[in-house]
Amino acid sequence: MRIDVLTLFPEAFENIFASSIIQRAQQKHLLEIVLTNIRDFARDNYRSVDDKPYGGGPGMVMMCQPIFDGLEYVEAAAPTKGRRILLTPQGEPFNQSLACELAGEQRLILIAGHYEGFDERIRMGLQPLEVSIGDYVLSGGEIPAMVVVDAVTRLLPGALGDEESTEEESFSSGLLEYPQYTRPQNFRGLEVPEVLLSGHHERIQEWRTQQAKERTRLRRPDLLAEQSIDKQE
Ligand code: 4FV
Repeated sequence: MRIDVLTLFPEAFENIFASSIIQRAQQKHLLEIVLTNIRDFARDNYRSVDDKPYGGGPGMVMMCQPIFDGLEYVEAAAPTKGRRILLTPQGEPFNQSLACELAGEQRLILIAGHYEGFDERIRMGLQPLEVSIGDYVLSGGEIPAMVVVDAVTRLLPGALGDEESTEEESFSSGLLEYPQYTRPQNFRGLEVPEVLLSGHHERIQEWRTQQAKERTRLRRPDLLAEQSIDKQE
């Protein structure tokens, strides 16, 4: 998979992309990440990428030209047609099922913004998939882009080592994950549940399923509602 990121702060990605699963996926040639600076496509002497909003109001808006030119340059840099993704609080909620969908793509092109947001004609002209990582406002689209890259990369076949698995984790079954324990058996008086020490795999699996349902019912009843809706469909 190739992931292009159009951003004003390519340096912000270096550490994240040089660590753990994302770095290993690149070393295994499962993933190629290309960072492109939107400001490299600014045309005026001040290398402007933002300007005042028409109609007045606070803050600045990302201009069309540097983003259009940047995207067209990046798209021409490799034959595979990429899925254009705009990170914005106005986008569809990012979740595990969207991560799975995107992990099936050959190429993603992520556009990370700043300031008050994007000139509307960027949406109209580029028709990107708009994605939000949550109902809050960040100072930039860089962290949302990192979230998408991380969630997608670990779903790429071969990205996770054997000891790691996406099978039983939260949301893979539509439920929150069951409680996990490791050594020591007793920590400051807190014991590991007997069933997990029993070696009785069926009873352990029953307990884990029951715990996952209970935890989801208590913490995220919306997920259970979603599940029943999915079942009806
Ligand atoms: C955001 C989000 C987000 C808004 C203006 C960056 C900021 C500036 N992106 N999910 N939440 N973006 O807050 O994706 O462009």
